[in-house]
Amino acid sequence: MSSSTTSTPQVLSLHALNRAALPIVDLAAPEEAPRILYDACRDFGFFYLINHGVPQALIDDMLAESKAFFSLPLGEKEKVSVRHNKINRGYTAFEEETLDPTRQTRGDTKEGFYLGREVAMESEEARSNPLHGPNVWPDPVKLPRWRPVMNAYFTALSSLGLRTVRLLLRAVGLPEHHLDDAFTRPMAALRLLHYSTQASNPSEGVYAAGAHTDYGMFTFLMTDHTPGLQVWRGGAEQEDGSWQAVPPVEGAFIVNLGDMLQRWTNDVFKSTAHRVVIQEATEEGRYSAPFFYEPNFDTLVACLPGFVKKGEVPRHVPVKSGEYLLGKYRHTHRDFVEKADDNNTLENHAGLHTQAK
Ligand SMILES: O=C(O)CCC(=O)C(=O)O
Repeated sequence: MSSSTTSTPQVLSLHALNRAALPIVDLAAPEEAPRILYDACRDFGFFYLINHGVPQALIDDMLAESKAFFSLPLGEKEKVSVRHNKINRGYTAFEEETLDPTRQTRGDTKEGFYLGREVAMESEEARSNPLHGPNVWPDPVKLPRWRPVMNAYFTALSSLGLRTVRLLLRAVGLPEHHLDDAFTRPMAALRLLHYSTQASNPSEGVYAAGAHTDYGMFTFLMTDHTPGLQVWRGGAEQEDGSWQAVPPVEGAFIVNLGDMLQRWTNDVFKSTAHRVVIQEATEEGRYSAPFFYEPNFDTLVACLPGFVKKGEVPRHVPVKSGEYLLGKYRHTHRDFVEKADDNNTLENHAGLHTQAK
């Protein structure tokens, strides 16, 4: 894929949405929203979502608390590293993830923090499903508002996720509750990200985040005002303009589809490649927060009714949602720990959890 870029130097206001790069799905326009959503999913795989009901104050709090965490000394962040548990919760260091190993010479120039749906450690759900269990939390003495703010944001985004799934089902002419059973225990994850201050250098294989598609259903991305996200618009690999900058828009989520939704719709909807390229060095780095809304671990993702013609077979074999995600984590995360060993058990994880309360 080409390394050519365009960037927009500032956040767009809502009034400038007509100039924005992507379709706009307005949840306050219930008549039009399904059609616009359908076209956006088929033609772009990306859209802006406005009037989504998540309070701006909560979004601002989430970004402020994220920044406060990443400003802690490295030793403090490492105390809640993903390396201390086997369910992929907590801190990931700079360059820990390499989203596009074929093109990158170094890992992504970002650090992160994974939060998931809170599942009690002793529960059957945690014991029998990989990636399920309790979150880890930074020291509440240092960051007293962190946990309540992240919990409130996670709850709000989980509701938005289900609402968007139902809207999508209406858009494709299925009953809006058709997939409710697949989202009773969603594998939702909030990933806080902090990109380093350095500029990316695609010709040397240095990316803020390498090109990738997302793995699940929908991703709801919130960013600060620093541009960097680019989406693949097709065409020849070396052609200028094949990567399109997607500027942040005030109060809007940037939403994209993941691979499971593409599989569910027999490739009618697009899980579009995207990446992050920071054009110029920044003073503080860039902050963003993708929220990944994925089906239950044991959901079998198989072609939905209406997406395969009579007499034809679906393009993809059915996959189990959780197994698909595990495969992706194994491939891209250096510090991803799956198997319990003496120093890395669910119980040790719980110790950390308790201590961090
Ligand atoms: O930070 C961004 O703008 C995008 C992040 C992203 O694509 C991801 O984490 O999957």
